[in-house]
Order: sequence, then C-alpha cells, then structure tokens
Amino acid sequence: MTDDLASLEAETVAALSAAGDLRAWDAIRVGVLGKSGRLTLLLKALGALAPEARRARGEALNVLRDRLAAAIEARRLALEADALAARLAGERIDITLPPPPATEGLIHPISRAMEEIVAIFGAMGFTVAEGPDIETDWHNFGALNIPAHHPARADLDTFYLPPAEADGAPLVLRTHTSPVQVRSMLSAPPPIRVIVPGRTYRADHDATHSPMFHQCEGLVIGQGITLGHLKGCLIDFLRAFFALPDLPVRFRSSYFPFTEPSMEVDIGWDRKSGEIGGGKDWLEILGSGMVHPKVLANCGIDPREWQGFAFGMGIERVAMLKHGITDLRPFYESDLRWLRHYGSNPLAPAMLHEGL
Ligand code: 2NL
Repeated sequence: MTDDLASLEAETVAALSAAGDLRAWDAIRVGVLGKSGRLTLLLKALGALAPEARRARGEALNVLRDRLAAAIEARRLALEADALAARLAGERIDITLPPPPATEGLIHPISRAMEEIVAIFGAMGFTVAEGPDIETDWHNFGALNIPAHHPARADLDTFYLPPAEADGAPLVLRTHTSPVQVRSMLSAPPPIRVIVPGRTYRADHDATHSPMFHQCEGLVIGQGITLGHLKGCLIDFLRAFFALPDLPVRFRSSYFPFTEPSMEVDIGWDRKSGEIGGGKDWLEILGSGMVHPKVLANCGIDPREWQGFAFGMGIERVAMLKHGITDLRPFYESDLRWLRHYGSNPLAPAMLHEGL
C-alpha cells in the first residue's frame, strides 16, 4: 500500500477511536466515504491514470475501502452499545425506595378512600364494577324491591329526568350504586363478588348533605353464603380500613327493602374525643344484609339455589371519620389549601401490604 493510503487508514482509525458519540462518528464517515470524502476522491482520480497504474491503484483502493467500511461499522456498533449502556445506567431506579414526595397534584380524599376500599376488598377477591349515573327507574328502584310508595322514591329525594323511551318511564340520577349490582346480576351468572364505588345523587342540600355524593356498595352471591360470611367480611374490612386490628364492631338489626334480614354495622368510638376504636359509644358506619329473595328473582337468579349478602357505605362519611374532617362542604369546593392538607401522594397509592 502506498504511503498516502496507509496514512489515510491510520488517520481514520485514530479519528474513529477518538469519536465519542455518533455525531462525531458520522462526520468521520462522511469525510472518508461521503460524496467528496477522501477515499471517494481517490477513487474518482483513478480515471486519470494510465491503465497499468490504474489496475494496481484500483485494487489497493478497493481493499482499503472494505477495511475502512468495516472499521467504521464496527465503531458505530460500539458507540451504540456504549450509548445504550449509559442510558440504562442513568435510568436505573431502585423500586424498593419509598416514593418521593409529590411535587404537583395530590389525590382527593374521596378518591383515596375509594382506592383504599378497593384495595381491601380486592385482596378478598372482589372485582370493581361500574355503571351509568343516569339509570332507569327499574334498575334504581323496581329491581330492588323498593315499592312505588316508598319515601326514597319521593320527588324530594330523586332527580328525575325526562323519559328516554316511548314507554314514558322516567329516568333518574342513581340515588345509590345498587343499580350497578343489579346490572352485574343480570349480565353474568353467579357466583358474584363485586365492589361498586361511585357517584350518587339525591335532591338534598344542607351542611351535612350534598346533591352529589359517593357511595361504595358490595355484593356477594354464592351457594351457601351466610350471615357469618357477611359478618367476617365486614369486620375484616373495617379493621383494615381504620388500621385498628381490635376495632369493636357491632351488628344491629335494621330494615332495608332489598335485604332480609338487614343489619346496621356500628364501630366503637368515643363520642367526646371523636377517637375511633376507643370509648364506650357506637357509631353507625355501614348498612348491610342478606339479599332479599325477591331482589334475586328480579335479577334472574333462583333464590332457592343462590343467596348472598350486600352492604353499602357513604364514602364522604368514612373519609371524614378516618381523617377527622368535620365539615362536608370543602370536599367539593376545590380550595387548594384544603386539598393540599388532606390530599395524598399519587406516587404512594393505597396498597394493602403497606397498611392503610
Ligand atoms: C347504606 C345501606 C345498603 C345494600 C346497600 C344492596 C344491593 C343490592 C341488593 C341488596 Cl343489588 N342490597 N345494597 C344492602 C344493604 C345496605 O346500603 O347505608 N348505604 C349507605
């Protein structure tokens, strides 16, 4: 190889190993193999040589071109591997570290309470069901054995909407999340284990009632599901939600049209201090019961073969109790001072194994 070719090769190899990134590498590639690259110009100059000299020079240039192309390609692969390794090292995260504090945006206490409830029941094998906020009168009332004269149907409590169908049946804003459970029963055969968090609406507005509020209901249907399962399930839930393993829980008989028997569920607290779990007082927290056979039949389930339990709670209420919030109104006022105080870190979602 002639001297000029040897020095072209040596200089290119040196420049390639000095190139620290793909931009520098590309400049070298263009400078050698590009349209007016050094090697390209040498190849173009071949035409001016006498045939004998052109053959020898051409052969040498072809050999050099293959070697330089191989060196350039090898350097590209090496630089790409380095870049990937650097990126992987830079993006490494230790997922065992606690989440950093949120710098912007917090989870609203209503959403947080729903997440916690879903995490607890999720660990018991429940899945989340959702449904429309606008319901038919039948899904909201009829299927649930709520008779036409029942006070819950009174115009005062229910937001009515114009009928959508020619049958003239009114639509309603759902007054509870129960119609979602009705839809669950109608859409797939038992066994069923669902939890239903969501918005609900009642024409009621004062210091302790909002026309839009949130509920979470649950439904379990199986063969041989008993009051014992209801009690065990709700005791476990309440102790997990309030993070008190010995929280006293009391079941007190009650009445709902859609359950028989029906029970109110109370937790122990101290009325004076507001402390949950302590004291001698009882605080109503959940409604529950064994699903009424008529409700099962209305939803296409044979009550001679299947039975189960259902329960419901107000989300605002449990969130207020858990965090010592005494006023309902700021939940919906978007006051950033309140939201910053009661909001929770979106990078630390509710997870049962970390405790709630
Ligand atoms: C309360 C009481 C309750 C239910 C809700 C229910 C739903 C179906 C069938 C039977 Cl589809 N029951 N839901 C049962 C008992 C109580 O809620 O105080 N809620 C805030």
